[in-house]
Amino acid sequence: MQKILTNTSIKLLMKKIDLQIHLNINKKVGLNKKIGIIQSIWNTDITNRLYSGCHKTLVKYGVNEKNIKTIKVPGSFELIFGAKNMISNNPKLDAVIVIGSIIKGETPHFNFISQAIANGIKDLNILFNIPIVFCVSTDLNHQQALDRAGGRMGNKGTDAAYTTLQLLQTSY
Ligand code: DLZ
Repeated sequence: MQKILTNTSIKLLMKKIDLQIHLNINKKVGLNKKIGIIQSIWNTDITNRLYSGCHKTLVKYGVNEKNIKTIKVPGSFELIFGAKNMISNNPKLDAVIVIGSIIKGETPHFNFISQAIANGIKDLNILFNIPIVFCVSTDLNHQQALDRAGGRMGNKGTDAAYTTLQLLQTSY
């Protein structure tokens, strides 16, 4: 008999898949690793939650709090400048995570800025030899942003930390 997937069962399935990916991370991968985080303070209630999920997960996997360097920038557009300068000025960093929250308004600004930031961070990933992990949530409204920042859809900051740890445990 064909199984009908409800919203709840899809969410549970996604959680299980997430967990399977995360279970492959070595518990000590973060030891002696140096991570930079650039946090945009626009929609700061959201980016604080993303930051908190990210930071907690890095520490859980062995990253020493002293080895997490955080800077704040005014808006998500400045994440590109922040990441570029943090990497240039701190050559010992192993990875950088950029955290921002863009919420759709009445104008096309949302589209321009989201595209520009994604492209800017992509360019930095080509330019530099360490991973720059993209944790910029782009949401249609504040509730949707909350849902993804520690609400019913998980925490994208936590996911960004998992992505970073996975990248760090891989040899290239
Ligand atoms: C101007 C602006 C607007 C309208 N919306 C957001 C947003 O939803 N999220 C965000 O992180 N930043 C926003 N900004 C600010 C821009 O990112 C940037 O700081 C300014 O354009 C100055 O360069």
